[in-house]
Amino acid sequence: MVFHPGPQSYTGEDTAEISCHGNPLLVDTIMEIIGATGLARTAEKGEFTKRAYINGKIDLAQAEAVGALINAESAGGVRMAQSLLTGDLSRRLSRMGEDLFGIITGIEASFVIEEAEHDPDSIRRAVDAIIREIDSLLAHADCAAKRYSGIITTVAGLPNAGKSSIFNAVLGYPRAIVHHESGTTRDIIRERVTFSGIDFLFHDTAGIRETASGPEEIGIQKTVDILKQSHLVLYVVDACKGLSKQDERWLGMGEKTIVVMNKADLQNHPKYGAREGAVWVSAKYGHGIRDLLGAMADLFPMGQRGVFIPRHSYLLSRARQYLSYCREAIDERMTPDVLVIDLKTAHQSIREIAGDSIGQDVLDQIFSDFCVGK
Ligand SMILES: Nc1nc2c(ncn2[C@@H]2O[C@H](COP(=O)(O)OP(=O)(O)O)[C@@H](O)[C@H]2O)c(=O)[nH]1
Ligand SMILES: [Mg+2]
Repeated sequence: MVFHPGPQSYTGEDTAEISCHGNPLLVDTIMEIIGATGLARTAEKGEFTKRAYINGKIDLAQAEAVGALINAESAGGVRMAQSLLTGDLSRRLSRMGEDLFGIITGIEASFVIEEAEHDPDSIRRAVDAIIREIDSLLAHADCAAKRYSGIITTVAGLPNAGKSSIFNAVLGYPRAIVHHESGTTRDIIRERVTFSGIDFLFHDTAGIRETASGPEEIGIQKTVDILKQSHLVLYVVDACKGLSKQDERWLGMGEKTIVVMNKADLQNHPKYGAREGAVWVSAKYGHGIRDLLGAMADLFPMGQRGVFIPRHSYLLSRARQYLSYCREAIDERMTPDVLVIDLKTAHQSIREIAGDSIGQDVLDQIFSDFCVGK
């Protein structure tokens, strides 16, 4: 047994850690002995981290980082969570909160002290600096959230365009069946692929055509469902046939689309029928696959500071919104008391990220994602 005296322990309280062999029978026996004393109970989900937060060892954003670390499914996700856990973001937000508080108290001083002058220009400059800082934190927040969980990527297109061939070429081994007959792929095949430090959750799908029936029709319905959830669609077109009216119907179903002109090896004519930005490949011979991977990674740039937890980006956006109200109020020469209301709301939003005056329901929600023992 190891004793961790507070306040240096993880939770900040006195803690003892029992190490034993992992045989569940032994663990159960130890738990029974401890339970029989009547002095103990099992911890709730995330209770250790919750106590660390309540005892001021970490702030709420860091507690969420612990949760993100436990739930990370990719190396990229682990790095993002670790960076949040170091407290870099917390320190930046804390400085931002102090700056805002400084502006607020400055304005409030001008209400009561006659010599304290109300200077709209300097307030405007200070508010603009904070807005810029928030913008830099929010840049790519949406991409970062997707990178944390993995980018849902779907290979779609008409039958026989070469979707399964592209899926295999990206994976680097023949995972899906490739055949010259159309309608080969029916079930969705899912594989995780990592490159450029980004996790892509790749789906190979049934080719889309209107006249399908039976199992193929069910396959197409599944394709449509996954297309709607996709962050990225690789829309594959047979370059010999060019982009058709039918293709146009399906393009744009995912959030982002890359048009992939496949079978470039068969296409001797000038490159016709493609759209701007299309990537030309030959899945069969592996040509252009690198360019395709590059184009995919470029669509999901990494923010330097990587705010990736939705609660954080929501609160930052809210703070930004109130700061821009404040900017408008300054431009419209509103009285200082009006500015203070907006500034206080912005300040409050930023403080909430660290867990300041947060409701019990929000706390419960955050820790309910944790496992017991963390
Ligand atoms: N020449 C050539 N044939 C290809 C290429 N990619 C796929 N094919 C052929 O096109 C047919 C359909 O390929 P497949 O990947 O099963 O298409 P899917 O129905 O869209 O999944 C197969 O006979 C493949 O060998 C390519 O880049 N060049
Ligand atoms: Mg296929």
